[in-house]
Amino acid sequence: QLNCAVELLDKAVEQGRGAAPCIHAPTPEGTLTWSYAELQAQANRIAQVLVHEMGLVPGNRVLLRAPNNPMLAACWFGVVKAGGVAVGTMPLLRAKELGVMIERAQISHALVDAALLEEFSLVLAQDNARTLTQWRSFEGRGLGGTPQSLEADMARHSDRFTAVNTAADDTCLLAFTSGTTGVPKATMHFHRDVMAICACWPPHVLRAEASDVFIGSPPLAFTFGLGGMLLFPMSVGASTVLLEKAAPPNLLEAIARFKATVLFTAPTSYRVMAPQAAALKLSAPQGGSLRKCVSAGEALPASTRALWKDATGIEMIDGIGSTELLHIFISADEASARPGATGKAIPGYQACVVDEHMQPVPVGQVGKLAVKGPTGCRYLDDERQANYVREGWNLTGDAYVMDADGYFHYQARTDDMIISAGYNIAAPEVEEALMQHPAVAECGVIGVADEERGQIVKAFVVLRAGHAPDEAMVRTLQDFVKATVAPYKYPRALQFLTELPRTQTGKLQRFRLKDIS
Ligand code: 3SK
Repeated sequence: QLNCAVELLDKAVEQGRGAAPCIHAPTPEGTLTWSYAELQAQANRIAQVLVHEMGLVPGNRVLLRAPNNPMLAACWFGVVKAGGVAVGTMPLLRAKELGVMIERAQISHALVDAALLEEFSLVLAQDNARTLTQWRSFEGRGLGGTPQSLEADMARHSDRFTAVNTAADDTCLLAFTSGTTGVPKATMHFHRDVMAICACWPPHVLRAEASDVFIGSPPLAFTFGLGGMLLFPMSVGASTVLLEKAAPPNLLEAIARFKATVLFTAPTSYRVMAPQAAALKLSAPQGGSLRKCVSAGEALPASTRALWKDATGIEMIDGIGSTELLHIFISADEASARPGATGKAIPGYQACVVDEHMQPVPVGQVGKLAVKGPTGCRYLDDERQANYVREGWNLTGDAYVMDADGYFHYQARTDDMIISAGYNIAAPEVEEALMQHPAVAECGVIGVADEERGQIVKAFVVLRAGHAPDEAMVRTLQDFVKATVAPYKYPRALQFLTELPRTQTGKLQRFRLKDIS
C-alpha cells in the first residue's frame, strides 16, 4: 500500500514539519505563505469535497486547470489523497485541445481556477466532454468567491481526511504529452513512480536542503515542473515559490524578492535572463541567494552554460527527462558537469545508445537513446507504446553519443538528424553554431528535400533588433557557420522569421518549421 500524498505531505506534518513554510506566492497585497500543515488542511478539505459532494471514487480522473499557484498544489494533493488521478493541463490550452484530452482520459471531474473559466465553459458545451459532469472553480490564491465555488464547499468540511489506502501500482497521475509532433498521448504514472523520482535525482544530483527555497518557470502540468516546483522541494522539507507569471522579468524579480536558492527553468530563459541576472547580482557567489540552477526541457547549448556561468558564477545542473519516464534520467551535478554533455545516467537508471536492432553502438557513434529505470512509459491505450518501449528499454526519441567516460552528448531528436549528401548533420549543432553569432536572437534548423543532396540544411533565424534580414546577412551567417563547424553543415537555405514556433513548455516545434518551408 502506498499513497504518495501521504508520503510527501502527511508524513512531513507527522514528523514535525507542520509549521515549516511549504508554498509561497506573490499576491496583489504582498505574499501568501502556507506551511506544510496549512497545505495539508486545504488538501484535506478538497479531498472531502471531491468524495462527499462531487461523488469521486478511487480511480476517477480529475482535470486540473490553473497556472502555478497554491490552490493548484492543494488540489493536486486533495485529488491524490482521495484516490483520484490528477490530470494537469497547460493553462493556455484551448477548449478544442481540452476536449480531446477529456475524451481520451474519460475525465469525470474538474477543478478550475476562476481565471480560466471562460475557456472552460466552452469545453463543457462540447460533445467530447460529456464524461465530465462534476466541476468546481477556485480562486488561485485561496481567496474564494467564484462560481460553483470550491472554497464555499471546503468551508463546510473539516481539515481532517484519512487518505485512501491506494496500492503502490495504482495510477495517481496522467500526464499528457504532445511532444514536438502535436498529437497528444496520455502517460500513466503510479504512486510508486512519484516516490521513485523523489528518491533518484534529487538526493544524488540536486542535493537540496530543507532551508532551500525553490523557484522556476515550468508549469505543474509539465512533469518537469511538478517535480521541480512541488514534489522535490517537499521531499526534502524545503519551500517553493509558485508563480502564475514566470516569464524572465517576473522570474528575476521573484528570485530577489523571495531570496530563492534553487532555480528550475529552460535554456532559452537562462539565455534571456543572463545579462540582467549579472547586473542584479542574484547568485550566492555574488552575495545573493541563488545557489543551484537546473536546466532541462530542451538541450542546453554549451554557449548558454558559459553565458550563465559568466553572469552568475554558477555552473548549471543540466538534465534530460521525459513525460513518459516522469522526470530526469541523465544529468550531472555542478562538480561533474561537462560543457556540451548532458551528463551520465543517474543512480537508479541505466542508459545506452543503440541502433535500429537495439544493439549498442560503439562509443563515440550516434544512435538512439535507450533508458531503463524505476519509472517508464505506460501510454493510456495508445499504439505508440510499442515504438517507445522495446525489449524493456524506453526509446526516448533522442539521438545521442556516449563517450568513453559514460557521458551522454545530445545530438538531435531522432527525427531531426539531417542526412545531406551522405553526411549526418544534427540540427541542434547547426543551431548552436548560429546562436554564437551576435546578430542571432533565436534559430531553428531542419532538413528539407533536395534533388541533388537528398536533403539540405535550412535555418530559420530571428535576428536581434538593429540587424537587417537581407541577402548580405544570409551570406554572413552561412560563412559564420562554415567557420564554426564542419563546412558541409552550413545552412544552404536560410529564412528570417519574427518568432519561432514553440510548445507551451518552450520546446522548438521543428515539424511546424517544415510547414513554413
Ligand atoms: O527534459 C525534459 O523535457 C523533461 C520532461 C519531463 C520531465 C522532466 C524533464 C526534464
